[in-house]
Amino acid sequence: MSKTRRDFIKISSLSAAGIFAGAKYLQSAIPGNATKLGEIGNLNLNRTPTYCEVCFWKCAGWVHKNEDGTIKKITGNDDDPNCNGRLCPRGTGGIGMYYDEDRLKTPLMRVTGKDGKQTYREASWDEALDFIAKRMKEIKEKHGAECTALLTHGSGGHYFGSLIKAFGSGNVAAPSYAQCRGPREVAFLATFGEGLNSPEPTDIRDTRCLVLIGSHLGENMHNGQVQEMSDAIDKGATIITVDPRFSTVASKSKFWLPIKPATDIALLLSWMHEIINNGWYDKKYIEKYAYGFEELKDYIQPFTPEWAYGITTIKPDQIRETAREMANAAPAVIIHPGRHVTWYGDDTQRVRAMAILNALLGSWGRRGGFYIPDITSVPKYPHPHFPEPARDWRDAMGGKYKLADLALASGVCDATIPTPDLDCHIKAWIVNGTNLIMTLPDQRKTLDAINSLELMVVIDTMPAEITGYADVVLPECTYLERWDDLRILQGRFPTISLRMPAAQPKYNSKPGYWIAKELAKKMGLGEYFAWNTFEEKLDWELKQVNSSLEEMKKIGVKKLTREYDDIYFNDGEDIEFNTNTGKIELYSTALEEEGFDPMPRYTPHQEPPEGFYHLNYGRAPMHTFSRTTNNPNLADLMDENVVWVNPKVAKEWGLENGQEVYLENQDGIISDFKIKVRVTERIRFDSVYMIHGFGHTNKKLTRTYGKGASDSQLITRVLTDPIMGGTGMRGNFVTFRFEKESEAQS
Ligand code: MGD
Ligand code: SF4
Repeated sequence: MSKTRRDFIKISSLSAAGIFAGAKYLQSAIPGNATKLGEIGNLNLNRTPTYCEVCFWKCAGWVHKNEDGTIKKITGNDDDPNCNGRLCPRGTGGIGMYYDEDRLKTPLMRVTGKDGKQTYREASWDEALDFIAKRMKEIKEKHGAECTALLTHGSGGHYFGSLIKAFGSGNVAAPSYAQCRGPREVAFLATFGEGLNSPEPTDIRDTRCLVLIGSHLGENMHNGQVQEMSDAIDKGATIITVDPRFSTVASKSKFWLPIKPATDIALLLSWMHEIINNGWYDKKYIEKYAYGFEELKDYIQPFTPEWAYGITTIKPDQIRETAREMANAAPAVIIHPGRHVTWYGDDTQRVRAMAILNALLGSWGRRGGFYIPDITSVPKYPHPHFPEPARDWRDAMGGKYKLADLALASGVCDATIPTPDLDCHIKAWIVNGTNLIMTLPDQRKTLDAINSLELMVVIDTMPAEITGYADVVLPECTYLERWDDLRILQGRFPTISLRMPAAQPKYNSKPGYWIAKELAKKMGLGEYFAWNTFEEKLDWELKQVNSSLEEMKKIGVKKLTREYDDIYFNDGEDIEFNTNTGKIELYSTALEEEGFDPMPRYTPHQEPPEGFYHLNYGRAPMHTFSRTTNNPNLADLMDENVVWVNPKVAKEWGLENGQEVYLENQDGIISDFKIKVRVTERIRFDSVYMIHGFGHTNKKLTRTYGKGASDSQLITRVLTDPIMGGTGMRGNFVTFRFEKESEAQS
């Protein structure tokens, strides 16, 4: 009898639990030629394996070296399904992170007040770590360990996560959830009983129709996905792009639907209307697997294409034609769930509508739709159980966001700002690899939270804006100079890959694992980091999955066998989904139980005031968030952002291409710096568009300081998703300003 999806879920969790329960805290044998902790061993290899840290697609590659041991170039690993041997422009430019002369060079301790001005003195590692350990212990005694938090993005989260959990806090949050993909995880969990994770299991290479709703693959360069999309286009797949902006992928699409911002749910409902009422849905699939079809059918009756036209500005015949196109391709069709989906606060419901549409077309678990991903569990080097924290950030939320399956970075921020009715506020943050000033919306709130802290430690490679507010700044070496935990990824096959140092850490920087272990020792938590060298830890873990450090140094990436045999559902197979009803829930019982709409509802959003435009933002293929704009190689490709303005709007304002303007938002916030105008038909008349991550205010980022404007600064109106607490950022409007008051007076 074949295993069901439910079996698979049980088996995966059982095997992981079994391994951990059986593993005692132990110290295993140390491999022969171990190196001193924090240093690296023999670097005679002319190419060393790595996986990229420039974005979180984590392509595996090789670092090639010059004869003198310096780094020459980075190339992709042919055996890696995430990149198939080809890195994207950012990945190739990762080398610039290593050579950037603006890097943090040594530990720094604050000299003056918390003013963002980066006034520090240099300190030794010993002094800086002693200070942190002492302050953390004081905070624990005064407030409890649960009043501390880790905000993190990237590999270091493993080590600092273990540190803070060992200390007694469960507050570990990454912006990649509540500021990015959280709503889609909750929406897919509510519908199919499973989230999507990364890389998302979209079977793009075999799809016949890919629908991209505000997800600009190609600009948002997630390598393997983009390669698959290009192959699918070559094989004749249809692309339907729904975007107020003519994005790069819109230019490759059979249909571009330039939707009015904030109205996507209306379009999705009318597509359901067409697909159900014309009988284009997958009847057998829905009958066997779905719950709530009749309710959905009744519910969508008012949502005709004519109704949607009035809201979305997309013509009814285009809605009908695109619905037909999807149905013709089904089940090899993907309504792509997107990645950064925190837009208007009704985001879980919007992605729910996308999930339902996928279900109606029968694409979940089907070739060319969504495949069934497999992930392997690699046992972790043993450590004692973490203590149970007394409370966490949720206690400050008044019972909200119960459906959030991960911690919210914005929730930690909220729980840090004192209120009269809460006895434990968060008093200390460890911030690793996340530039919160440019990452969390509403900078005033982030600064309020920071000003309420008794301690903030920032671990970064660069003097990012966030380092300006830290009490202690710890310089991490770049990913090219360090060991890191194994990359363990889901996919058509699960894979593991190795990152090893290709060069000694520059300056006085150190790897994250070293910083965490040294801090742990000073905080009396050394037993949680019981390995002597990182190589020893990796080798122990690799041996649990029949590999070894020696093997991985040679191959870099290893495919493991699937735990669950089938990559797609078999025809007519019995499947129990991990939802309350055991079915794909078109009608969500989980959302209903929590008092939310069980089926997605369209609610109108605020229109821009007179003379203002929707602030739309996105990505460029050569940059990732704010982390790459100072990178010399990538700044060469793009060193500032521009604001896209429709010709009609440009005419009204008398704007010309290349003219520099300030942007001012609906709350009177004016961009710190001017931004150049690009007049283009590629954006609707009610919106402007800019690339996220520019407009840096820290002068120590010499290459990127003052270049372009920051979308983050202008995002002060946050539309919070009531279901999971995601911070919707697209409800802001901007207008143009030619000078600031201070300039007018001078
Ligand atoms: P960055 O701004 O790039 O992104 O949020 P973040 O991950 O905070 O900041 C990353 C920081 O990590 C930089 O300071 C960089 O120097 C540092 N860093 C890089 N490599 C390393 C390393 O190896 N070790 C350490 N310790 N530090 C390192 C991203 C988040 O932002 C996400 S996931 C999304 S999807 C959202 N996108 C988004 C948006 O599009 N617009 C706006 N306005 N806000 C957004 N916020 C969210
Ligand atoms: Fe690196 Fe590009 Fe892959 Fe992201 S997509 S991990 S930046 S090579």
